[in-house]
Amino acid sequence: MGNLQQTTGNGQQKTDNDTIAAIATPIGQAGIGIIRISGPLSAEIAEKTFRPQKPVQGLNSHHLYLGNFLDPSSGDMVDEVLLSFMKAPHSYTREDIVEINSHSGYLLLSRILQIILDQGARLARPGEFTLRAFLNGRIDLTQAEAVIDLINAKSDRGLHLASQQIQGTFRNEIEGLRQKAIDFLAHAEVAIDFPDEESEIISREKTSKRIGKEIVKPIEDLIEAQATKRLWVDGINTVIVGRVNAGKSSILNRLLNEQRAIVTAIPGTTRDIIESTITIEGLPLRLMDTAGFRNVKNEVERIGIHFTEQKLAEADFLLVVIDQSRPLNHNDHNIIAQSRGKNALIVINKIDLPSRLSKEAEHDAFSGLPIVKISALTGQGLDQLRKGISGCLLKGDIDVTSPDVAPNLRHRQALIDAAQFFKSAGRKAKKDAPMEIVAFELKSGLDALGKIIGETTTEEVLDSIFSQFCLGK
Ligand SMILES: Nc1nc2c(ncn2[C@@H]2O[C@H](COP(=O)(O)OP(=O)(O)OP(=O)(O)O)[C@@H](O)[C@H]2O)c(=O)[nH]1
Ligand SMILES: [Mg+2]
Repeated sequence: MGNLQQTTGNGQQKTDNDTIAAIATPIGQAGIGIIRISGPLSAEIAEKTFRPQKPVQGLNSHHLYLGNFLDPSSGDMVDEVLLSFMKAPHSYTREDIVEINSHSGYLLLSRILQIILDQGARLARPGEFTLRAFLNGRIDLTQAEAVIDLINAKSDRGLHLASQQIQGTFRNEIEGLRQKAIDFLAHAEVAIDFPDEESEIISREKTSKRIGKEIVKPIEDLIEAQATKRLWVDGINTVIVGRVNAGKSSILNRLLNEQRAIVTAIPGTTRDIIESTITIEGLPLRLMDTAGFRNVKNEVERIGIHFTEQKLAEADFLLVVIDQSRPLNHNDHNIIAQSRGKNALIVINKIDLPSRLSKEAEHDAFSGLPIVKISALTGQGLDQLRKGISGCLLKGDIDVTSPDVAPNLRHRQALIDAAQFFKSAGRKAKKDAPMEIVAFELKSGLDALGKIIGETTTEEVLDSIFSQFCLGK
């Protein structure tokens, strides 16, 4: 537990006192760009660099001012800007914040930022504004993580889950479980202090049952919800596989409605994985086109096929493309065999050409698998393909009525640990183990839950979370 550090929402670990600044909007040409400053020097920097159009006595919090941004070293006007000031603690970071809306363009934004840095701010690290919001107790760790989910969400549902989490629904759920565990712990401690009265205070059998029902079961439900959430937030890993030249890239292009992947009559055209996100009937798909299967000697293509095999193994859903103008060969049979036991849709392509699939072969090879028939060339059957995809996904693992709160992978691990400890506490309570041991298991479970909200978190964990942020967030 050497480097376990308390970083509570009550600010036990303090942020440094630096004033930080960053460009908060994406680099590139856009209508406006925003530069954000947070920390004790914010207002002072604004006063040195900003001349409001109408003179004011100091900046009022949560007001928007029109004026000019100046370089104080030369007095030159840099841009006409809108400036707002959010006084601590009523701001994103709970520190004084100044935001400057300028015209956009990388050079202009960089110049404004440089002037701000010259006035004593330092460049913010990725996620540092949100880190400060966490360290200053405005949000807990689950809310900070939801900010990343919100930015990365691939579907309406993913957005909804992230926005729920930002509002603290998940945090409340975990806090509720922690409170229950604390109640049990209090009972256990009373029993330790007054051993003779133990039987009157709690019946061990009953306690064990209640720990199971009120703590372990809800934790297990949350663990289950994680799998669903991953699909909604990150998208369903959908991998298009098949023999070379079957029409995989043509199908990707058709679904995306653009010429994303190169299509040629040369077998082995695709080598790298080509990835794009689409939504089909509200379902977010991370669609991946892959190198076709065949026996190859060429090194580049061999690597491509190796990637395909990896993606195939990780896929949530497979589109298995079969070229009906060629009889099935051992590559087709192999791919079909690998897709059994997975959620897969057989896409028989090139129906504009005469079929060379024998009825028996078709019957045997595809038995029990859902099939759609299309022509990627003419577009025939494309609607059935979309329906087939959503049909497969909805009957599969994807719970459309998934809960409003759902953990991520980090939470999942902590929940699994917590469930173990609480289960063990329940078992030991029942078996008349010394109450000290029951209390110890309860405390360990509490610690595991505390990691989720950031009550007890190592510095490495914080680093790994906040490094996923972009600059200026
Ligand atoms: N007649 C016909 N030709 C098609 C159809 N779909 C694809 N093709 C053609 O088949 C050839 C291969 O298509 P691709 O989409 O590149 O096939 P692929 O599976 O991605 O091929 P690799 O990347 O080499 O594995 C091209 O000449 C396409 O124009 C179809 O439905 N009908
Ligand atoms: Mg291809």
